[in-house]
Amino acid sequence: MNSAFLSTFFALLVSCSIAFAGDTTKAVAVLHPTTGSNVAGTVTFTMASDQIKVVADITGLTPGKHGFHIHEFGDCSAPDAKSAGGHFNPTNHQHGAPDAADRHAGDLGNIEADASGKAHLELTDKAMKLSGSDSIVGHAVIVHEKADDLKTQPTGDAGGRVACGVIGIAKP
Ligand SMILES: [Cu+2]
Repeated sequence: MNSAFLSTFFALLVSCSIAFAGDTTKAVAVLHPTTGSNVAGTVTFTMASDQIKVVADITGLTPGKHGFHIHEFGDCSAPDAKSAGGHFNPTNHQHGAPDAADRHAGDLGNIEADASGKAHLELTDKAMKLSGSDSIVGHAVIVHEKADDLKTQPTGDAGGRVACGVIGIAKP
């Protein structure tokens, strides 16, 4: 190997590490109840190689399934959280299940509450990103009144919004 090749190689290495140094590796959303709801909780998003691990703990739900999505705007200011807009869908897909090829980036399916109204969810996801133009940071997590049927366009027929939280950058 000649020295010109080596110096080019190291210059590339340095520029790569600079490009990745600022990438977000963990994000968090603290969910607050909408008007008339008691639903609250925390959702974390952590990078694990090429996937995002999602961990959610939510309380105050009615027992059963509830639609669980990332919505377009990081704005929970409206009493019914409609200010968060529709599903986060930067790649213009149809609504679907989290494991479907055709789905919104924000389609996380359902969370299921037990008889005491508590839900715990852990999943890994390849469609969401924590960095770049399609990053979920700055958007919002919404929990719905009803189950997402994973097929009705574009909402999954999940009804009203019972909790909303803006996704922010967390300490790694
Ligand atoms: Cu939703």
